[in-house]
Amino acid sequence: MRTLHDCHLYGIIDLSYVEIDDCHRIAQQMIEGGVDLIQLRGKERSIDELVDLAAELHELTTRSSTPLIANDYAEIARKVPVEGVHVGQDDDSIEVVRRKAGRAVVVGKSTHSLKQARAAQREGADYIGFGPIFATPTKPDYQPIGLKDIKQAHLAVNLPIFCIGGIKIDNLDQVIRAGAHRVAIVSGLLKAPDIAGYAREAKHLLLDIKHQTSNFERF
Ligand code: 3NM
Repeated sequence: MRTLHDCHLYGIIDLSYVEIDDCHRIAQQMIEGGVDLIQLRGKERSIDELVDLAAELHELTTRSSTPLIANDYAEIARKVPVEGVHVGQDDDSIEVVRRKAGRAVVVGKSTHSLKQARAAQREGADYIGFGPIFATPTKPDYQPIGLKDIKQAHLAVNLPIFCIGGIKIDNLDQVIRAGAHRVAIVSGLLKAPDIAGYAREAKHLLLDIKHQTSNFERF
């Protein structure tokens, strides 16, 4: 299985954008385009529905060593061999997630400030999301934090950091120049007419910068 260290492009399959029946094709497209890590996010769905879909997707993701992360519910990790669970500030603590999962899983946490980023590291997160960088319809109630803290976050936290929120091909270069090594993209990927092509382009930009900065990168 690919380690977090080797993950730069995080694709999130959000069921508010796509039909359940289309998820298999979308995951396939993401993998084909070089998405390194996939999350299943279904805020309006029952845990049972998410468990069934996660089980189906996991058969696919595992073939390409792509970690599959369940959003919000550690219960999913108890029933399906997904590689991880992602939680937000108002969800279960990381300790509770690990206990509920009942086995070793990757645990990621959403953070929206430098303070929350440091706290997530202290709490034992394996990676963090950092954002929303830009305003986004996917999380409309959150105030964007902009580009200014990205470099600082990489100094403050010794974990893989996925910048998130309103990131598209058109602004990815700006995000990378502001210090990002990793990003998570939801609507940009899901609405792309060619998901694999979109992912390929994003990955290319991310890896390009990685080569330029690899001597300095700790993660
Ligand atoms: N978490 P899009 S922003 C799911 O800041 C999510 O923690 C965020 O969607 C955070 O790529 C976000 O469509 C939405 O803007 C990202």
